[in-house]
Amino acid sequence: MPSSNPPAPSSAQLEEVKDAVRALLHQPEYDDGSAGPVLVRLAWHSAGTYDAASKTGGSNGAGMRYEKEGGDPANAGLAHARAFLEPVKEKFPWITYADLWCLAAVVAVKEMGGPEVQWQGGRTDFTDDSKVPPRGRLPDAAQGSDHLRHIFYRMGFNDQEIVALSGAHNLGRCHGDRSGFEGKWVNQPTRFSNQYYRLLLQNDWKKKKLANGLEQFVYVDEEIELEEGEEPEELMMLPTDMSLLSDAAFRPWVERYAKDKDLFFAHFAAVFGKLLELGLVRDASGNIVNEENVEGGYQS
Ligand code: DDH
Repeated sequence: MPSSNPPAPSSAQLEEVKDAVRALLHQPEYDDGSAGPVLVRLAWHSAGTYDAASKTGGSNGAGMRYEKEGGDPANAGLAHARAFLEPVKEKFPWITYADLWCLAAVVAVKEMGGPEVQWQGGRTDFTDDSKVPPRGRLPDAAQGSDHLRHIFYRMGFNDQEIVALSGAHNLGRCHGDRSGFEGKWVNQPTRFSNQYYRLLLQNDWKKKKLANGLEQFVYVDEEIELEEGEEPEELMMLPTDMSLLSDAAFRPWVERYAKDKDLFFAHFAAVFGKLLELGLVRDASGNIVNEENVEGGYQS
């Protein structure tokens, strides 16, 4: 490693960054009151470009800072997540964007009541867009299980891992002006739980065509207590979410995670940790050593 690279941060330094992320999660004016869900999506989209065959893409590089990746319609809305984190980057300039985006998601999952995800630093930021992966590597929500396998097998995941990763849709919502889909999957979208799987199985989901031509699945929760004058809220599922029910290999995992929250938390922690590491090759001390999509690294 060239000696001009920065020394690895101490755990006390990392704790300061985590505290700063915790402090910004509460955003009363934004969405459902939390930056957490969109931060989780930022980390997922930064890592989910990985292609195991060519060893390109992945969370290293923070390529979404460049139009080539940041302007991908699949990444619409993630500028909000990057903007939430900008003051943290300004306060702690030693952390790379690539590390900060992943760490922020790990903090957000935990703070929203989810499991502790193992995280290691050392990612570097690209200094131009030449190594940014091509667009089109992220999933298209209008499709089905063949597409899910095509996308997630490319990253090196199996069927169980696809279902566990999809449980992130316990969090957040769809925005008409971002993806074109509308609404949230669960009633409490800022609390990490296995509710998504339970709702998938329990409810009678009806296809609904939106004004923009997109189709999603909806259900009105009649049991939720409403204030006077409040309309019952519609919950939603994407076509890709529904394919977890209709696919014979995916469905048993939906059933297991619906019944066993601890199993889901353990599997989610493992698979989300794996997602954030895609494309990174580390030596015994944890330093990133592969050169293909990595520039620099910490001092070894
Ligand atoms: Fe997702 N996701 N996602 N997703 N996702 C959306 C929102 C969020 C798909 C499509 C969409 C994962 C997998 C898939 C989160 C986390 C994860 C939206 C709505 C669409 C569309 C965006 C918008 O309008 O703002 C599809 C398709 C897949 C798939 O094929 C499996 C995974 C693996 C994760 C993860 O984190 C592990 C989160 C969180 C959100 C909520 C964002 C927000 O702003 O709120």
